[in-house]
Amino acid sequence: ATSAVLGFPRIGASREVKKAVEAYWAGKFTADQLTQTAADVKKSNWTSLKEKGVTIYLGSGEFSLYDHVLDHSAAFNVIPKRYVGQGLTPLDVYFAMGRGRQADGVDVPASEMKKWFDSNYHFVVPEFSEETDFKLNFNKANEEYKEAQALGIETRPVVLGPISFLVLGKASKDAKPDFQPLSLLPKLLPVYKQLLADLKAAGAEWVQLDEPILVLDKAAGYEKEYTTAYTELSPVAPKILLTTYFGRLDSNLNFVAKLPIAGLHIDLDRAPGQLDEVIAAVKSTSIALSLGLVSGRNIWKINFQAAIKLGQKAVDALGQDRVIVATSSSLLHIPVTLKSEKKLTPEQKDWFSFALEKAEEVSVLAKVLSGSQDANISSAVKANELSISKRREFERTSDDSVRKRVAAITPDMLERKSPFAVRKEVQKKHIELPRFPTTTIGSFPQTKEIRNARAKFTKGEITEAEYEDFLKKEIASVVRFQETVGLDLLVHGEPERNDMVQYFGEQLNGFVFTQNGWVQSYGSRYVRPPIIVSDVSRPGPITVKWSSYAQSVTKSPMKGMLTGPVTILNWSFPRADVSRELQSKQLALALRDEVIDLEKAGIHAVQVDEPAIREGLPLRRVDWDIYLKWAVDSFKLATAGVSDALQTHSHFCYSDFDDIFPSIQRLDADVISIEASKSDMKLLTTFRHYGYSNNIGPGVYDIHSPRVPGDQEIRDRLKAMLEILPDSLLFVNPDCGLKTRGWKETEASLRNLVSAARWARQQYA
Ligand code: THG
Ligand code: ZN
Repeated sequence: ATSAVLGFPRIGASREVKKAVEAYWAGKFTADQLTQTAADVKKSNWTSLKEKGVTIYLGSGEFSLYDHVLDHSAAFNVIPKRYVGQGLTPLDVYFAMGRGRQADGVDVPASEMKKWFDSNYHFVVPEFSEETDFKLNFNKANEEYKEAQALGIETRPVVLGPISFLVLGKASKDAKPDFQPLSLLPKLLPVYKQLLADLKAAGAEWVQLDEPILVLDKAAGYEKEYTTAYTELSPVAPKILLTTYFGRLDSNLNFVAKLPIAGLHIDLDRAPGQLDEVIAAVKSTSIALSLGLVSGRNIWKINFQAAIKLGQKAVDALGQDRVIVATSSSLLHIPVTLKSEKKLTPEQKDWFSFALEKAEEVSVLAKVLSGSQDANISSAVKANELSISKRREFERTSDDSVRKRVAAITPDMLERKSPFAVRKEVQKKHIELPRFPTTTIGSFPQTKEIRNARAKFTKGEITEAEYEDFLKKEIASVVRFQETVGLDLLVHGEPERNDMVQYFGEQLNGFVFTQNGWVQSYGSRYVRPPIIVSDVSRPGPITVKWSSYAQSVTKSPMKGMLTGPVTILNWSFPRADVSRELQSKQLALALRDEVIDLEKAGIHAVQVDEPAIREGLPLRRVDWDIYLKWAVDSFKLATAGVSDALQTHSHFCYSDFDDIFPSIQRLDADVISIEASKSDMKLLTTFRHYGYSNNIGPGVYDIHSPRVPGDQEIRDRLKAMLEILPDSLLFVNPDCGLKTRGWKETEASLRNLVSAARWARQQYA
């Protein structure tokens, strides 16, 4: 058996790529300097993977300065008109598509981003229309293949497959109403042929064609397209390895196994249960099977014994030559290496593998399955057995009080004391808010000063007392700002938080943290997900101090701000030894105590954000109900422990709610706010269809760009919303938190928002 890595983090061990890209944007780096940094990172990735013994299939063409789907669109000339003819270099067109551009008379918004399947990675959505003119602007896979070749390294080029490319895209605004991107397949295939033929001519033995949509229900309808595409491509291409990941093929296997491909990759981390049927389906063909045994999605060390068992099954059925041992998906979703972690204890470090360590696991596993008698290999397997048994021992030291508390959850704990109609009246007396109350989503600009103060505190350059003083001043000034602007329901601004998930992880028992465990979220933005390692509980109040302080400096009502259980879970690396449901409930109980404490401290409203509830949705519809049940229950558990007078809020970022709307209703939050400014019509249609009885604040402007919305523009939006929503339920707020914004546009925008709300109060008196 040979070994392969489907993709590697392209951020650099010390975030070199982020720094270079941002330096280029700031005019401090030339395009050549940027290209050089990229070349250095690629070289370092290839050589370190080779050192780990993954000799056969390292990827090329999967590197990216911003997003690999965006690279692919740019290469295939899928460039929306608004970016063309503006006098920009190809590199600047590329970045403009990713993040928009507002300078030197050019003013174009960014393309839409979407979550990459059920991960926290965002890709830039390709836009297609009847006029899309596919051509190969450049052959990225081939260029990088040759780049590696020049370093003496043989790689397997990685290319997004044609069907996934089209299906992950959307119809552009100028397309006809019933236009389907997939209808472009006949026009697209000749360009793929050219790309693949070039790779073959350059000497590539294999090409990895990623078709992750094959794990979705909807791929069942694309049998014809898959057959046409791969029948056309395979004669001119290197050997095709068709990769699927993040889930199971299910019935799609029926046609996939008949495609003229040389290899098929399946995810055995997410879906180990599919191995038998996949083996059965490919056995009589010549297709090689690539086994995704080493997780590309979690940071836990592999259990060699379990993986060998699965791998051996494939080897027994298909023979050595037809088995490849691989990561389950690209390693893009996990940090680069454990080596740079100095603060984890040796015990903790022994539990984990990051990308480089996973590469080594792939290589060892392949050698074991090849029957290697090498002493290093057998000692690696022994060492792994010991690590796994130590981790199992640790897992047995669970926190009994937490486990008992979860076991004792009763249905009444999930329900507020009275229905919304009753709560609404109680809350009216308790929090005096005008009609069309104005509020924000919670965070205010994270300025350089705030980041500097936090960095100094982390490094020990200022004392805790000095840091707290700084934060209090910051909070007082944010409160004063909101009073001046005339907002109704205030927030403290969250200057104490690095990230809405990492911050809570740091305050709870059961988590550990990395110093350098960065994972790309989108473009040059990264997150450092905390790791859940044991039972979760709250050692003491987390946010009460800050919200109370904020309330103490104003007469206006204050809203407390928490991140919800499902979002903390989805944006952390969860444990693998217990269910996500259990972890979510533990988080919910910890947050429930926090919500209750906030109420006791005199806070009038508490917002529990669940922006990640949608992305946690299983990829297959048959799995939805189970998830939605515990996800919604977790939110309710966190928020239902208070009196009727406490107004609960929640916020959702990504507006694809059509299919989970009944679950949003079931949350029974007193107020929800949603990102609606971009796709408002779609969202309002959803509301019209399902109806909604609680308070709601669809975002009245898009905070993801520095652009200031005019007073009239916000009025128009309110008018449109009021055609569908009752005026007594409407809150007026931006569509997301303001932490990535500057103060200047924040002030101007919020003044217009307040003025539009005042207009509405008169207009709809
Ligand atoms: N936190 C986490 N995941 C998220 C978001 C979040 N996923 C979806 C969405 N929000 C992604 N948005 C962002 C926005 C900003 C940043 C990261 C993700 C960001 N990162 C800093 C950077 O890369 O410079 C790192 C800041 C730091 O911690 O020092 O600004 O809010 N978990
Ligand atoms: Zn948001």
